[in-house]
Amino acid sequence: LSANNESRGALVVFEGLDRSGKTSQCGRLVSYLEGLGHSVELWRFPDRTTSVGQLISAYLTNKSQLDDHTIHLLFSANRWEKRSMMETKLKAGTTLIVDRYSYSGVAFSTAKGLDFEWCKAPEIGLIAPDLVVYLDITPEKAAERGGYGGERYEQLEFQRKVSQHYKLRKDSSWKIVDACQPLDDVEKQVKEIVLQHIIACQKGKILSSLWS
Ligand code: FDM
Repeated sequence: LSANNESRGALVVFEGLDRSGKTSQCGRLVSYLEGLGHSVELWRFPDRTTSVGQLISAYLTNKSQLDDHTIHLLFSANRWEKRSMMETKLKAGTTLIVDRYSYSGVAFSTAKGLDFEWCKAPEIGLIAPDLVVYLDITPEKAAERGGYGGERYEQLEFQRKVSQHYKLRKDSSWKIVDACQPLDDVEKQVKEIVLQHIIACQKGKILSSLWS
């Protein structure tokens, strides 16, 4: 992506198992950043509001059946359809807090047995996150929190596999936060990490592409 020295927003992605607290932490973080006067938006993938997102939602709620490769590509397409908006917002100085991204795409599909390189390929060229906050919790602890809905992947055995596949994929952009701590402690750590990254982006850190 074009090198510029201008201040821009940060792309901050949250990843983790179901019930790891991503959605609560993203919400708290966005309120906090807004309170500090930052321009910030909360995004999530899958974005179920688009037409591709509706196909994904039907699959996740078991209203449709799709081949594993097909649903993988739909998840990826759902990110591609938001890519140019993402770039515009970041360059305009808006920080995006994103609940799940390409790492979910790869972790969930490889947990089903799909080939890693094949899974990564359609993600190439999407915008690389400046920071990935991984909310680390064991599948057993997450299951104890209850509230697994009835969606397709919300089963302990499958979450165990996803957890292993996530761990294989962590890279230098990841910060691992212990998500078994009380919510307030997690929140405090998340705020500190994220603020550092927002400042780096304001100082002109270059936007890059997946996968680096
Ligand atoms: N999921 C999510 C995938 O399998 N691939 C992806 O690319 C993404 C973004 O969809 F089980 C899975 C992860 C989760 C399900 O996510 C729906 P939410 O966060 O529960 O809506």
